[in-house]
Amino acid sequence: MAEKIRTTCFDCHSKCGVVLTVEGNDIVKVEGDPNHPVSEGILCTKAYSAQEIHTHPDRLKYPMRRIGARGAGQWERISWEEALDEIADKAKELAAKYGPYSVAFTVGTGRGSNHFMTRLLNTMNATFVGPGNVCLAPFLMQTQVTWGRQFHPHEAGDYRNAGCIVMWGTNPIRSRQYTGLRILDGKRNGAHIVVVDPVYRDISARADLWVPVRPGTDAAIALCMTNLIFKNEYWKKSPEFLKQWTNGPFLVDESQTYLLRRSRLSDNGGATGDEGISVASTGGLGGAAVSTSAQFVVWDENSNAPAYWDPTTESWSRDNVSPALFGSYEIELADGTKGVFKTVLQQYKEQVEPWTPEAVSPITWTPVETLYKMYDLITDDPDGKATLVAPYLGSCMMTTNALQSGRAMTILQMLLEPPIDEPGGIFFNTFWEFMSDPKITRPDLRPEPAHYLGEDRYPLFCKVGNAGSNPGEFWAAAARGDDNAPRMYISMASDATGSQAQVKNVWAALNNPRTEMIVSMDYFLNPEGEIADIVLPAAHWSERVGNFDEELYPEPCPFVVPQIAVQAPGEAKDDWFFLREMGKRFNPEAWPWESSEEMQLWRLNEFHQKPNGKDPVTDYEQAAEHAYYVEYGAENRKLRKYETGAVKFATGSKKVEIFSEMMLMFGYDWPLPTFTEPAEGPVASPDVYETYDLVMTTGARDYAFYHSAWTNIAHQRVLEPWPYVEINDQDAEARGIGDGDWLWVESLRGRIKAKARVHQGVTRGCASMCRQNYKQACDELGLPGYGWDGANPNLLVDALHGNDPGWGSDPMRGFLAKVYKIDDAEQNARYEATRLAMADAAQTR
Ligand SMILES: Nc1nc2c(c(=O)[nH]1)N[C@H]1C(S)=C(S)[C@@H](COP(=O)(O)OP(=O)(O)OC[C@H]3O[C@@H](n4cnc5c(=O)[nH]c(N)nc54)[C@H](O)[C@@H]3O)O[C@H]1N2
Ligand SMILES: Nc1nc2c(c(=O)[nH]1)N[C@H]1C(S)=C(S)[C@@H](COP(=O)(O)OP(=O)(O)OC[C@H]3O[C@@H](n4cnc5c(=O)[nH]c(N)nc54)[C@H](O)[C@@H]3O)O[C@H]1N2
Ligand code: SF4
Ligand SMILES: [Mo]
Repeated sequence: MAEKIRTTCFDCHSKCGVVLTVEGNDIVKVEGDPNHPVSEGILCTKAYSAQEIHTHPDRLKYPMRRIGARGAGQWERISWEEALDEIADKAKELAAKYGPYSVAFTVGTGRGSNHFMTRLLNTMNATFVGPGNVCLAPFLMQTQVTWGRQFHPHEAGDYRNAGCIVMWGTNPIRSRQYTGLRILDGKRNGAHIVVVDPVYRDISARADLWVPVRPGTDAAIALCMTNLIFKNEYWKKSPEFLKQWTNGPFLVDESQTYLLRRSRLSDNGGATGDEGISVASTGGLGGAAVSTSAQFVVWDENSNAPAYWDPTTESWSRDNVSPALFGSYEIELADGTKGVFKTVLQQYKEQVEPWTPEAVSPITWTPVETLYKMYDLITDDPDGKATLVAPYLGSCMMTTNALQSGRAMTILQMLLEPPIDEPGGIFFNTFWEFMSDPKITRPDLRPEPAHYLGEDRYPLFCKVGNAGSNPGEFWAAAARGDDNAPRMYISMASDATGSQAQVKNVWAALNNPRTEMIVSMDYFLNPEGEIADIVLPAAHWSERVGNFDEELYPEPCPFVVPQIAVQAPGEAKDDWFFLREMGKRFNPEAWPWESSEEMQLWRLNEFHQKPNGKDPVTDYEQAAEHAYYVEYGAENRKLRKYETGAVKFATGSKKVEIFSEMMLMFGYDWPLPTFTEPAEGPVASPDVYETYDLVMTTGARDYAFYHSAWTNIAHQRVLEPWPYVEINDQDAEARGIGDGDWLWVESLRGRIKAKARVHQGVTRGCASMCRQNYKQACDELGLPGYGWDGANPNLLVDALHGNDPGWGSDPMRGFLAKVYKIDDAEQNARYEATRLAMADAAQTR
């Protein structure tokens, strides 16, 4: 008899609500759940593959142990108990012998288990490496540095009520489906849409303006827009937020890199001068406690005299202060001399003056008139509605200039004056507070704060962000076999052989003879699994609860309780089972739960019910029936929380910091946003550009795939059967390349295969490859797989040079490559001659 079961798709982070119709153990129908508060009944193509994935013949069904040589494909079936004991024993043995560096989790984007996984890392005192240097966290960190709060742009913007939406290097039509749909609703409601992207894609076709850009140079456009805003005094629309809630009016000292302190003035009020900013990681991903005892100086227009802001008391030195936003002011210093000091905004205004459209166009390869048009659209507010800037992966996460680009966009957003923490503008994302709450991640379980490889080079990432080891440094050390590199790798819901830059180092590390154990938990054997010692079968979303601990939803931000629809094949288990059972083997008290249902209810009660004074929910079936708990959104949402003090701007100054001394402390040379050329590019490395003559960007999302997953699923693979590289039609013609030709795509690091996709929508001189690496074959369609290295764009990407200075983002978007036909004998010979030397260099650099 058919039964309808309500659950949640987790084939991407959108987590759409699904109703599955089930007969026996088969899924016979997949429908969107119209009652889901966010996805509202919409699903994408991936959800409809649920039955194909559920019954796929290649699904891993039982825990298996390697019996032959590494990678020889010989396995024996073992029980979960045996597998878990063996993994725990090995981890304990290695940690005792070599210390906590020796056991590493390789973490992917996270498939609903990030925060319990952090708890396990803390429980085991293990180390980890993942894509945090390029995904999400660089954005969070620059919003943390600037706002003292973390924002996720896809969730923060009230797009349906916007006047203009700038999709800046993001394409939520593909990447965050419901956000894409909300943006299209915004358009229907009259919003202008501007898309900044080197490639004209689906979202551009719906836009009022496509702004082509050379990959990696977006900050120059942001500085250009900022310049035009200052020049046209657009900020005057409503300066109150800037005056009262940002450090825009603070005075800057002579160095131009530090803010003026009251202690230096004749009117020093007894301030001591010991007034740096102190920053301490709070132990969770991206969390940092920032404080200072300094008093900062503004020019008060009401009294025509300096006034002081004290962050410790969060108050002005007198009532009724109206700080000047622009200008220079003469002030008497303690030594009797006088100094003239600019406001932060005055300094920024002067700094961006050279960034005119005429100056920026040759840098970004954007036509001058397009830049002016962009300015017109972002400052034309139909019906007084706000302009929302949504920057993401493409524009400010994966370049030499990632955090400064992000800050330029964040501050631009502020100058465009959207309503803050209220409808029609930007909502504070409440979920961050309970997502990375120490109650779930438990940093206290670690005997001492974790140490990560690359700490010295990337302090903001490793120490402040607590975001793990820098991947480039980590994999290079592991490939070389350094003493402090791991001997054991545990990979759950991640595939480092596809996701990490300079991926040859990943492969070399895993295959290094000193690697004693590799564990892989996945639905299918992935390339890492193929060389693993123990392989564990994972349950798909239709087969599990225990998921979705990343709330990460936009308004109204529900907490979701899914149901199991069908039984997983064989002994496949949900990821929370693995985390829990592993945790128990190290510290049973920290892992008191007996099932994933219990874990889910604990989370519901601890973070949603109890804080709201509601009775705990104890019956899982009842909770699953209820399905969606909206405790912080919709009519429960409290607005403008910063005005009541319920939410703080947790920067040193307790103001939004347009001028950031914290940036200076952690690897950046300037407290205001700046532009840096991509380290490998036509300007920074003209010698390389002579041979590698295209500016490459990698990793744009495709509808059909989630990262490297699903090239084996016929429903998905049929949409994009072959690896492809997009190039401009004139560039193709100049190279004698036709649409559909098989090409080598080559960089200084290596080369891969892809079919040419030739069109006018690629910025001339640029090329783009999507994220999926076609690692798995699709037998049903008779389409090949290319393993870890055949069509993997990360073979092309550098991880050791040209990273963002303090955060260490890899330059995945914006490096040099060339393309040529696979039968081009001359190019092939040249490649072969240098291939081995390049491979060696890549590993040892
Ligand atoms: N060049 C380039 N590289 C990039 C990017 C880019 O834009 N350009 N993007 C980067 C970003 S932002 C990210 S987040 C990373 C992502 O990188 P990863 O998260 O490592 O992505 P995948 O390669 O899909 O690896 C995930 C593996 O887990 C399996 N899997 C899927 N769901 C589950 C599950 O629920 N449980 C278990 N146990 N297994 C599951 C899949 O089958 C797959 O083999 O890639 C990064 N790499
Ligand atoms: N279907 C699907 N959805 C996904 C994922 C997936 O693999 N598949 N991955 C998920 C993850 S982990 C993440 S982090 C998000 C990412 O989400 P998004 O940031 O929205 O997605 P991307 O497609 O990676 O990048 C958006 C656009 O950036 C453009 N771009 C490339 N280089 C540049 C540049 O230098 N400047 C500018 N301005 N644009 C550039 C690309 O052409 C692309 O169209 O997607 C998530 N959603
Ligand atoms: S894969 Fe599609 S249906 Fe599933 S959560 Fe993502 S957008 Fe929604
Ligand atoms: Mo990501």
